[in-house]
Amino acid sequence: MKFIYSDSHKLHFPQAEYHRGEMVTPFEKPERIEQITARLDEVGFTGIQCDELWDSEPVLKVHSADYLQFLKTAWQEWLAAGFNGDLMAGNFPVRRMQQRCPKHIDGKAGFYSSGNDTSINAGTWEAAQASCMATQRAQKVVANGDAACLALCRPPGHHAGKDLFGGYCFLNNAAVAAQMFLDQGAKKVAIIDIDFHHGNGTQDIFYERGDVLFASLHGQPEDSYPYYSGYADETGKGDGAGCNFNFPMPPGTRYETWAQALEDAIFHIQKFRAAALIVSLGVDTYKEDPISFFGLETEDYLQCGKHLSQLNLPTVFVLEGGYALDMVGQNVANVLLGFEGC
Ligand code: SP5
Ligand code: ZN
Repeated sequence: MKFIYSDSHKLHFPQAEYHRGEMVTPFEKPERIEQITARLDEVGFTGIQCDELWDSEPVLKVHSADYLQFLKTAWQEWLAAGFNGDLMAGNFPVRRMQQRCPKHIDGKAGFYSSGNDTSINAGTWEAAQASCMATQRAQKVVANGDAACLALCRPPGHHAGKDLFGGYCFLNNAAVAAQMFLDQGAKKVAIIDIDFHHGNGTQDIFYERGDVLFASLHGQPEDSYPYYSGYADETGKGDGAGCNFNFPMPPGTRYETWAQALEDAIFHIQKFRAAALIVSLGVDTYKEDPISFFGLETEDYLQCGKHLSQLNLPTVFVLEGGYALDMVGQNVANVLLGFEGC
């Protein structure tokens, strides 16, 4: 299997993250990609450096134009306002407040954000674009006949909504890949999100659409980020009614239980008759992940990949989370190895 990466991911390197009452080194750091590429090279996958120019066409079908404009100019506006250090949102238009975008960058940041875990620095926009272009390239590799391909995305994407950044995400790479299959003629596409966190951004984008099935396995919102979405009774709306499947699970969930949910999700995808599959591939379900609470083991990812291959669909894997640096490479590689039947 080929994997697509871009060295531009290094341009996004937030300095700090507010975590459990303290400022810490961000969990979503450049070394993640180095660890993963090292392991993928080791097991014989083929890395392709992606240098494609920005193409906003499929992106504008899943994100709003004003949001993309915000991402493009946010850092410059932050500097022009006289601020030092990374841009971080701190105020949000919550219940009963006005949903009107202010002029000041400090207000705009919160208007377009879902939390303070995601900072913007000088190279963030370029890195987010490169991450999205790696996805677009991977989608084309699959559209041109490869059974599967991995986009090594950094920053990740599944928490990015139509017009919201957060959860370390800016552009929803999985949504862009799904949109591309549709634009190329597929009638229906499925996205399965196996990152530990609920793919709230992806759900947001497709919630009222019937052409994309979204299924997510994640830590239950009662106990876990993103806290305010991911319940099982969120099933879609309008044209999208019945096309959204959430599988929230409690702290301590191990592979056996998790795999049951995976089987359920796969069953619904088969019934939906999707023409292609996008896998939002996070391995923060790993037992040693520093910000998550499931108990998956490294060998379990082989089984997981094998299950996914049973769908027998053209498949684009899109990297999301996974923060246990010493095992993230093996865990990601194992999903792909299992998928290929190794
Ligand atoms: C792509 C991805 O995996 N994004 C995850 C974003 C998680 N952001 C965490 C924000 C909440 C911080 N508090 C951590 C408490 C851990 N128990
Ligand atoms: Zn995650």
